[in-house]
Amino acid sequence: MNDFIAALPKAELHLHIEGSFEPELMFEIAQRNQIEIPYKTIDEVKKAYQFSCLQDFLDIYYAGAGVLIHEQDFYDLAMAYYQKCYENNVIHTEIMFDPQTHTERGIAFETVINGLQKARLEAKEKWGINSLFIMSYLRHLSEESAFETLKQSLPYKDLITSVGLDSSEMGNPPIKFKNVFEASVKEGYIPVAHAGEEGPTEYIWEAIDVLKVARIDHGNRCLEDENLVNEIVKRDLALTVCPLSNLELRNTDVMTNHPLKKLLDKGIKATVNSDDPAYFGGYMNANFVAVQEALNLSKEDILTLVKNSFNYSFATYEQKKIYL
Ligand code: ES4
Ligand code: ZN
Repeated sequence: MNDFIAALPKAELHLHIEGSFEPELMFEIAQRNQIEIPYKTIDEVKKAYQFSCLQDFLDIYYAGAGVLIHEQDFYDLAMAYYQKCYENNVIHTEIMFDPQTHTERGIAFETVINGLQKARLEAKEKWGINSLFIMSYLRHLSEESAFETLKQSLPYKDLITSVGLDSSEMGNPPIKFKNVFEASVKEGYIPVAHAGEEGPTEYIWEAIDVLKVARIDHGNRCLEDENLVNEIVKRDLALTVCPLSNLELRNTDVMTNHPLKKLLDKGIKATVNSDDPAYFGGYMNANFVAVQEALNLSKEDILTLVKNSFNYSFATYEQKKIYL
């Protein structure tokens, strides 16, 4: 079964590039930029990566991203992820990046996007990997700050497919970003949002009714509201589910209780993704293997999940015909 999973060409729809920052590369970049980090050894890092909730993780994630300064750093970060895509047989990936994590520290938007774009072209050339970018607004910051980010993105609009919403969910409902999502859609960006990861079902309703998302990131908690499940099925909205993330952030107590199979059985188009693989213990194949073993998924289930990812990707119609 593990070989079957590894050999399948896959698509990834939920991946934070800052969350693919492996400790080894973090040490290397910290050293070359002469920035102190609070760990001396990989062992110390691994010990720090034990989270009790989303906020616990985010604090460490933002601290790690703080060593990224130059275009070369963003390029190195993305190339390391694309290398993992190649090793995991991921042939299409939709990469989220958080501009505000960097612009808030005085790094220019253009530094971030130029580094990522350079890596994207090289990964396409070297490994044939197709990818697109999702610019994610940080929901713990103001809508005004998201508007500023939208403005900064406009010269690079052709490089960005979609806008997302991430960071601390509780207390930062989707409706807070109603206006900036409307403006983003007017600019041609496809809206997605994290919802129902930790937050209640009301946040998922808002994401679909107010932000009018084309896909829901996580969305696990939709199972608490039967009307919501029916609505998600009716509107044909896919969920980007992240099994190892859910386990590490304790949104799932043990993998055998993970809701993935239930979501599929309800007719929801679920997909499997790695979210922040450097922090949660594995890339795409590891996520598939973990959830397959725990839920005893069949080869048919795996194929359904993989096909969902291609089908509900933002690849062009022509590209999807080639994939499927
Ligand atoms: C995230 Cl797992 C998760 N949830 C919300 N925001 C995020 N940013 C990076 N990873
Ligand atoms: Zn995420």
